[in-house]
Amino acid sequence: MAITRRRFLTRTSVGLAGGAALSAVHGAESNPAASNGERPLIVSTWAFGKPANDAALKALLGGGTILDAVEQGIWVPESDRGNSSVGLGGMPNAAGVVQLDACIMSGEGHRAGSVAAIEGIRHPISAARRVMEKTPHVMLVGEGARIFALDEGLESVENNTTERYDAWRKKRAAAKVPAKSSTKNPGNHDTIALLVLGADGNIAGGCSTSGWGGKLPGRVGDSPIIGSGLYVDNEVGAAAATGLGENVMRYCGSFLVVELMRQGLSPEEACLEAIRRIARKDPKGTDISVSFVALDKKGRYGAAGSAKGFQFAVTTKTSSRVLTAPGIGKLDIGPEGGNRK
Ligand code: SD4
Repeated sequence: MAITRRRFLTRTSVGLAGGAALSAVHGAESNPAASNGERPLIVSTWAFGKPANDAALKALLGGGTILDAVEQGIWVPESDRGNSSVGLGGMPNAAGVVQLDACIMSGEGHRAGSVAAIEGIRHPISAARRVMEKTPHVMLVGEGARIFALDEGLESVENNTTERYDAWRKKRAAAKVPAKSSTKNPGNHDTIALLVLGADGNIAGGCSTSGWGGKLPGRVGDSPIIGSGLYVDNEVGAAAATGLGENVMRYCGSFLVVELMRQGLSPEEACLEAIRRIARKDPKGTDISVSFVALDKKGRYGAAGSAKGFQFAVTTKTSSRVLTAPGIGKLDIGPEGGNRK
């Protein structure tokens, strides 16, 4: 299969040493529409990110900080019982218990906070923010995280409804997943990840999810792991992931996207290249269920998926839109091991 010029440039350039060389190669915009440089800029995963972005913008316009924007934006899907992959409506694990993961990161001061496998707390993103702001730690898990959140006055909720668990079991049965299997994913697991570039050039991000429906109790995905589900570097930009966390965590996916932007790639090219790199190494090739969103310090944004059709939301003061990202799908990803079926 003939290699396109753009793919040739991308593949050869990642082997070059030095950001200057990469910047020269990637000087051209892969998506000129994605670089109007408007601030503030808010980018999030999936179509359900749009109302979250709108709430984040409202927080900023009301005088809130970029961390307020991240937190209040993510409150929207966390409060939506109709969203079966985040917060109140989140899917249960194999024991019928909803365990939630979330994290937040501030480029200013390079601070982060995270909670994993937390139960019965309405807003895990707020628990993560409090870990960052009120403790000397970065991550709290399980019962310790829940007690900390309650001590902080965060709202507790009962989200282990038998209805939801039964509905999930039915769906799983329809998908012909064996009752005791936790390795087959019945789908429908989507993280809200939301990135904000503030008017002053500072960057923050957060994510929140119920993770893999039917996961083994105690399983933690990529979302609360700094560098995997989310990474923010005030000098460069930010990136976040959605999809099968196991295929992100092993590659420090969001960190990788940010480092590729540091080397000169646009946000979209960095997302694409990170997915190509994962797909080259992974035995499943492009069948890895991984998508990234990213923005950079210049106000450019982008996203990409291992499959085509990944939607993401982009909001500024002048527009709020849901866009479809490019996916590498069945593309030949090169002699290093790509194009596995
Ligand atoms: C996880 N990455 O726990 C999360 C779930 C997700 O789209 O984003 N699904 O693996």
